[in-house]
Amino acid sequence: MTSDAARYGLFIGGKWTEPADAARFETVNPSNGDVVGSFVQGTPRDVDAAVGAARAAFRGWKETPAPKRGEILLDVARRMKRSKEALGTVVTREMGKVIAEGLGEVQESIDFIEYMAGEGRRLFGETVPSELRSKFCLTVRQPKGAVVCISPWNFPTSIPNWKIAAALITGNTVVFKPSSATARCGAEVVKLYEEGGVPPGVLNFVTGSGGVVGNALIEDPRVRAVSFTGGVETGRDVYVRGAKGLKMVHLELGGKNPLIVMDDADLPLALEGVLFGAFGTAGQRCTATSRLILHEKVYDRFLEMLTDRLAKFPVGDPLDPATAMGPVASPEQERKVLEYIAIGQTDSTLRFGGHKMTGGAYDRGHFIEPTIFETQHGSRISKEEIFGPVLSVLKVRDYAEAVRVANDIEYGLSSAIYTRDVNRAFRAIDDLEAGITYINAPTIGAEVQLPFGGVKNTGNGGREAGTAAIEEFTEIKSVFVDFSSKLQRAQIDSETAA
Ligand code: UN1
Repeated sequence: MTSDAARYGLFIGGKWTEPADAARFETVNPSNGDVVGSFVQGTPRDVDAAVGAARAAFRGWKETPAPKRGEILLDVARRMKRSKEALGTVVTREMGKVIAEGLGEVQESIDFIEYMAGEGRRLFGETVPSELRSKFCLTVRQPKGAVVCISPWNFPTSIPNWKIAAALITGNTVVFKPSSATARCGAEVVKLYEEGGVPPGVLNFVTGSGGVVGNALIEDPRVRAVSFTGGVETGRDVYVRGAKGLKMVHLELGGKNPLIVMDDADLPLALEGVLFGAFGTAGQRCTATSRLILHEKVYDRFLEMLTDRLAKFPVGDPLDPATAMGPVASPEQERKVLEYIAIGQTDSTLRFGGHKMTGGAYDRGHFIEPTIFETQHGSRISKEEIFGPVLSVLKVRDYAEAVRVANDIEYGLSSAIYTRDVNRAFRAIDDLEAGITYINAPTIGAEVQLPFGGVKNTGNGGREAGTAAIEEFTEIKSVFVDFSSKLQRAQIDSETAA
């Protein structure tokens, strides 16, 4: 283990513990092979203890006034601000995104925790008129109970925080299982909640495999809700397992996000958008621009502009601020992306890149060239989520075809169009089948105060972040207060009420 690799236990009932006989696993820096952290391979016994702790802490946390819960979150946010540099560096070391993006996602975490802290003084219900006299109707929000948050490796601090801060402000207690590839980011986040004063048992942390720890968490009958972000196949399995226990399962899954460049677009602006959207985070965002839909009139010119820029696109050490793109996150990711590049070579035209990068420092990490394929709508690389720096380019005749191609896909997370025609822009907001649409901006870069999620196989209808985050983690109770001092029968006595 390298000198600054850290060793972590599980965090259960307010204590960091290491089961005596625990097996361990490590996380590895994808840019150079250094070990970043060592973690407990959790077991069903650990899950049992963590869910037990979350259940035991539930009543006390639910009864803590929401503004007080908000104060604690604000303290967590303050601490995270102070450690932004350190935490952002851990993100970059453990996951491989460039440091500006590592710091950016920590900022996204801070933004969201602050936003949720404010919700502690809102958590609005509704007041609704009654059909009867001397009767008052309202709704209140109540927490669900012990909830489970399972997060992926591509946003190893902000996605956990989207889930944890929303669950906590609404009065739930949490068991959090991070991706095993980025468990140190998860542990560092948990430490900040601990230091911020979250009471024992309110937030618990269990590391280990999805098959063992994840499934045991989802299937535990004491767990009322599961919030999962990850791949479609795993999401489907999580949904089915949760459904058996009639749990609320919130899924945030894949994307194959289109970016349309119309013939009237500001091409230099669109170019910056495509570079950031497709190759930011080495394409490993659910929101990544993975399909570039080009109007035929600008097709040749725009592709030339794009390949010219990619010829001098700095790929390398993600801690170096001059680097635009780091490695992909793991050997598995490298294998998958290279497989898709091989598939692309059978039915599409490779226009740029297409290789694993080797020589010098590249040999120690999982670096893949930014890659562009000219392809046909319907080819495998244009349909399947690759989750890497591979962009499929599609030529269309007009706006109608662009929308048809954009929508003819199993996913619907993000979408974008570059055009100077205001009518067309608003038309696209209506037409694009996605949870998010950008006008003259790339498909990535959502802000926390808006709902985040998608349609079709991107999820099961829920949204995270924004006010939707409150829906995700609360039950609504309808309350009827009758102050007439007599029995009033709804639907029966309404006409004659006096
Ligand atoms: C994800 O890729 O799962 O909108 C989340 C964005 C980021 C979040 C992406 N704010 O690109």
